[in-house]
Amino acid sequence: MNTVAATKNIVVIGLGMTGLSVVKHLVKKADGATIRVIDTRTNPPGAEQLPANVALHAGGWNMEWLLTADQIVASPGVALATPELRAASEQGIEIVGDIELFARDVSKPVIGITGSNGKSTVTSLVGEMAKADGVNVGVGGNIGFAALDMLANDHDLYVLELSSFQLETTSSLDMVAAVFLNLSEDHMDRYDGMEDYRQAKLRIFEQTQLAVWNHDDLQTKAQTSVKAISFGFAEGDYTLTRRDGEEWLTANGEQVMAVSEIALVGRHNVANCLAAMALADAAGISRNAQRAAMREYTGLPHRCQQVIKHDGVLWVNDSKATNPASTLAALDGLQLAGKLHLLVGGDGKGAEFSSLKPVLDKLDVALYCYGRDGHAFTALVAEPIVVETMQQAMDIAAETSKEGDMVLLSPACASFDQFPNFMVRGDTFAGYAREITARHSEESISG
Ligand code: UMA
Ligand code: ADP
Repeated sequence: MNTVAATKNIVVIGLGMTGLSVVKHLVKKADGATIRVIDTRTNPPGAEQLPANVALHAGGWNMEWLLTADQIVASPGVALATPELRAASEQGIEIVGDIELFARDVSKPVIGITGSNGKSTVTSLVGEMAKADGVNVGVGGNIGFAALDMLANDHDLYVLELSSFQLETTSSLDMVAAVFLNLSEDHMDRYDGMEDYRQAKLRIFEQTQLAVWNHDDLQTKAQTSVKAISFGFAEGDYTLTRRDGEEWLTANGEQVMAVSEIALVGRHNVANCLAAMALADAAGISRNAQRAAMREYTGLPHRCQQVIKHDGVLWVNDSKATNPASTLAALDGLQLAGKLHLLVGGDGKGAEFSSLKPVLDKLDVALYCYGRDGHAFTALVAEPIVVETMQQAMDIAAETSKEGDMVLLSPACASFDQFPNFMVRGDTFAGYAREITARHSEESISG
């Protein structure tokens, strides 16, 4: 179905990863249409990659372009509540996102994954399960690979990570199964409270043949007539049972694999495995392939990733912890011989961090508060260490840490105040950890 062909005047908002993928798609699909791009940033990334016949307006809005458009394709980083987009919507101009364009073009089964935390882990794990079963699978979306860029490769199955922002502009994605993993505070700078955020995520269930929800988080429960199943530690179609004194991943009563065999680390990843199995079953991926992937897959970088152990001090990069619940997941069950040096701060996105206090109270912790919203953490411990940058925190941690300690970057905030994205933040942490530990070795040799 070529649903963009009849559209004459298309305006793409945003020239990030999404905007560029949209332009490429439209150039191929929207024969004869005029394609124009607006980006409010003065120097948007990717301008040099635009085809010559696609005009760009950068550094602000162009209301003339916007209000004469037949269709607007908005990037997820731009809120629909922006007055300019509201004005266009009030004039009856259709506003869609890249996932809606993907939905209108895709002809193979799609699995969708949303939630506040665990999306990328579950998305990639389901992808690994499909690969282990010999399926030509495309894995993309919010995970960092634009959905439309996958279509060119003509996969037989698509596994899509979907953010609440993407779901807001999607209405006709027909999925074989979709999961809402969990809900916790995030993006409060974009939503009018938690219920508003939850409703954006629940849109995923309006577009699926099977809704998978989390029995341990009732806020994820589908309120639709769609067939629904659940996963959860104590209850659910996909749950944990015991055998020979061990916990087992169990699917509809069938004991599939001992929890101890899962390669991913951490209790939250057991929940992620249950969710991934539910989705894989819905797509017909074999049990053996599911097991193989769960035994092999050790996870993505920047999620509780060990960087270096030096003089008995472990440095861990959890840069992808961009909200309080993900930092809580990193702290859950943490047992250390020594002290935890925890680095928090950055762009807090309007969140409130008091949920961390009961867990921090139980730990021997030095709390380093850095970045624009570092001050929002200072009440969590008696003696916070307040610094400007992550690197300054690392310098102090390197000086003061002792054998048995852990230096953990799990910032509970987005990175945008001081870094381009969480990957650069994590790479900077890892690189600098190696550098300062090497420097300390040299000093102790020469001293
Ligand atoms: N921006 C402007 N003006 C514009 C357009 C964008 O200021 O006119 C700003 C946005 O406010 C934002 C930044 O530019 O700060 C990037 O926005 P974008 O919409 O251009 O982003 P893309 O580069 O297209 O990346 C997006 C997702 N980013 C966001 O939703 C903010 C990426 O998820 C995703 O991987 C990519 O599409 C491919 O699908 C990243 C993310 O942070 C990882 N997602 C959020 C999250 O996971 O919490 C939702
Ligand atoms: P997302 O794509 O939703 O941001 P990721 O899989 O990239 O999720 O993980 C982001 C952060 O959340 C990491 O710090 C990770 O350790 C943590 N995390 C992963 N799964 C869960 C979960 N089910 N519950 C809570 N935190 C989680």
